[in-house]
Amino acid sequence: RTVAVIPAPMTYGQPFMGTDKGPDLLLDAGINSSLTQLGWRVSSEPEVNPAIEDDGRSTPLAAKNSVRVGLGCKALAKVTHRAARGGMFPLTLGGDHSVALGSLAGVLRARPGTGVIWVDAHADLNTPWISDSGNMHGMPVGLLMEGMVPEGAGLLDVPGLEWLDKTWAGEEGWPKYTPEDPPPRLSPQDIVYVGLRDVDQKERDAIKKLGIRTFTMYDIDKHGVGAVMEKAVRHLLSKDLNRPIHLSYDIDAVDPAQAPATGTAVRGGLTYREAHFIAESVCASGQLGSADIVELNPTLSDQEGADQTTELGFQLVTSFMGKSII
Ligand code: DIR
Ligand code: MN
Ligand code: MN
Ligand code: MN
Repeated sequence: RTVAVIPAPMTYGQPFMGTDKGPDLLLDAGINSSLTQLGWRVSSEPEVNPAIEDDGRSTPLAAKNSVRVGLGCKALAKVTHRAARGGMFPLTLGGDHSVALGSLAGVLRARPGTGVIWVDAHADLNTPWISDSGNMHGMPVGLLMEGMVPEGAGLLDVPGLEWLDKTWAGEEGWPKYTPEDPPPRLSPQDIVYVGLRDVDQKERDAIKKLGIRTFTMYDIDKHGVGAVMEKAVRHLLSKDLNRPIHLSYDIDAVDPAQAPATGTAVRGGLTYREAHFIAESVCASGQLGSADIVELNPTLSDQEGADQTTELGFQLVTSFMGKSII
């Protein structure tokens, strides 16, 4: 099997510079050779350029840097789409979590039946219509989820996101939509959350209204990570045992003691072993077909914390890509 390693150094989805350093840190630590040792053929993709100029279009909606984020995600969607179509495993190295809008849109278009495991302290279910912060790293799930865009509004209203609207005219690498090839979207039953502990009120309302399956830190404390992951994987595979799974792993799911170098750290997170067990059990499902690792920001802690967080992200990738203890 071939893994397409895709550096996506996006930092405009949240207020701090520095998440753009993530891909190079993971690559310089030797992620490609570790993947090779695990038996993968590695296709090392060029960086998906984040330095897209803002074209000056603004919006009254709560969507900061929407052009830079949106067009960066479109470029990434083309790459993951092509990789997934070619039977490869698209592995996106973020970047802030807004990159998942691109990586997942590309994967969903190539493999519409994909189920998603979202490992995060946050639900990332905001939209420009409900976000308090306007930061687009809090929106990748919301923008792809059916039922989250208000009646009478559309993604055409968000500068940079036209390529996700059903009226999109099409271009090289991302053709126009047809009834057989509709815009990439998630249904509420196509995603499970693991590790939540900081969810905005409007996100909570949406989770309840849509009936999205959540496994919060409370559930992990109560039932243990083993039972939680068994239920999480079963929930996705009960619809179709053979569906591919996309894992989107936000490093801020892990406790700040283990992962200090990230932008929106929240206390009370996953332990080192819980974080690894989640990666290992998704791998053990046998259905993992694509993944993201995101939100590493080395500028937000001292050098020791940055090294520790990079090492953790690196090890989590090797765990979900097949490394086993024995
Ligand atoms: C918050 C924080 N819900 C927001 N989201 C974060 O800004 O939408 N996601 N930090 O990773
Ligand atoms: Mn670089
Ligand atoms: Mn996130
Ligand atoms: Mn998060």
